[in-house]
Amino acid sequence: HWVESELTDAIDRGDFVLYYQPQLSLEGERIVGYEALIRWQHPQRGIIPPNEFIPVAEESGMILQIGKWALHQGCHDARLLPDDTYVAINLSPVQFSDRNLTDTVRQALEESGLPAHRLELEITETAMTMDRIEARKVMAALADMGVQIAIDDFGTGYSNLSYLMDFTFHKLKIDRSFVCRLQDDDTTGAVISTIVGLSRALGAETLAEGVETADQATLLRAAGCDSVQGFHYARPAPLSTFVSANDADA
Ligand code: G
Ligand code: G
Ligand code: MN
Ligand code: NA
Repeated sequence: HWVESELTDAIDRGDFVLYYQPQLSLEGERIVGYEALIRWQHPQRGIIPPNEFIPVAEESGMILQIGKWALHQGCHDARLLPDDTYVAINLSPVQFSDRNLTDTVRQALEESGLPAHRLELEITETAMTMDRIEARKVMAALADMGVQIAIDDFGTGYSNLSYLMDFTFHKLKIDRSFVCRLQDDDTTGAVISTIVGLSRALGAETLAEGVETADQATLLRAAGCDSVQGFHYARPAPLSTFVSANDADA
């Protein structure tokens, strides 16, 4: 398949680029951070979305190199964004299981000079449940470095509450599938309120993903969510959209 054979050249050629989608506090609607979303700018085929190459890269192991690139690039980009914001990077379960992950993260921080608290790592429930004991250690080690940890797509995996309590994390990202249903029934709002309560009890914040309308934002505010992300606020866009020309030259 062409994806697998051409993935090897893509890093060397500099085909990958990170797009950023703002995350806003619901209180005041200020930008608090940016999620990095990788794109493959193929010289002939145009922009290829992650869903078309990440699974292939996970299969072949190339995701480790791509993920390392994304960590370094994301930390460098964050230096050009306001000091009071963070950059959130998605970690593949394959990266999360890699023994070198904490070293890779430390290197990216050191090389870029980014303070650890300005880096957030998004981990899925699936990644955390593959080897719970190891996952707990890795998350604790990352948190000790000062990095923020977000659990991505929360509510769609195996949300085993008894061991969620054993993990160190700072944020639950409420999956878009909940936000989609908000206007259809009252149950969804109640479920989201319950996730917010659970998250608070565990000392974490909540972010709702995939917010597309003002009505959804109103309901999420009522449910007590801390922050939001979605097309209603901004679509993923190149870094230059968010930094002034002067800063980008620095
Ligand atoms: O915009 P969107 O199509 O960007 O992203 C689709 C999926 O790809 C999401 O599930 C997202 O988490 C994942 N994704 C985006 N960027 C990265 C990345 O840098 N690394 C990994 N592992 N996944 C990513
Ligand atoms: O799995 P993860 O949460 O990392 O994936 C984020 C994905 O959601 C990306 O593909 C991103 O482009 C997409 N996305 C971000 N905001 C919205 C939105 O408001 N609506 C929809 N449908 N997708 C969104
Ligand atoms: Mn994500
Ligand atoms: Na998500």
